Amino acid sequence: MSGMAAKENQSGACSLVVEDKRQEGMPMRQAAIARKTLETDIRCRLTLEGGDRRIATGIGFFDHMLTAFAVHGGFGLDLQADGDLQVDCHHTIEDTGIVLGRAFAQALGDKSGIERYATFTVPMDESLAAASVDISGRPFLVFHASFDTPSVGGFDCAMTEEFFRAFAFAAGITLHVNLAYGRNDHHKIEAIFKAAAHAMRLAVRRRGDNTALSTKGSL
Ligand SMILES: [Mn+2]
Repeated sequence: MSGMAAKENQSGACSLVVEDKRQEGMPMRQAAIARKTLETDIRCRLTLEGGDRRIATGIGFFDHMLTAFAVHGGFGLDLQADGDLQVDCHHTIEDTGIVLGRAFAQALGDKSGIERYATFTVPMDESLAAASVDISGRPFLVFHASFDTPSVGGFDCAMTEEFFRAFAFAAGITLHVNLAYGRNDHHKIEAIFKAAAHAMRLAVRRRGDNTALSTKGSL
């Protein structure tokens, strides 16, 4: 059986937990990253095969987006960020992108045996967003989206691009984000995070042999 199951946690709140996607004989792909600077202190545990989610960045809308990313990507994610929110949200969001990107790079190792490419398009009400990824070892971000308001909650809309740039460069992936249309900035940003999550979910899938999908023989 696959898919998501609702689980009651101790506080009575409902959280989504992806059931175990382990393949027989295959190790779980996991990473643990801690990064501390004078601006942020971030700890992250990532499991590509799924698991519980526990996300706290101090920015409510960003927690909502990272939870959506983990749930829709089918990833286990424990991410705790303690940043200088008295300045603004910039350092916390950008540095979280760096840490999450590093976690993917570590979990994927030499990147052999994975699908490598994926594109996924997600509608959310009036908004439509697409994400294309190449887990290539060549960091690049193309980001085509604009927003109508400065912020959603404590999340500056301009930080969406900064987050995905930090993520793509730290992960060593090529990522293209294209927002086709939309009006509500909450919907636009959420569609982008969900599209990126599904694209990553598909791109990290194991192909069934352990070679690298590259004419060079390695990624
Ligand atoms: Mn939402």
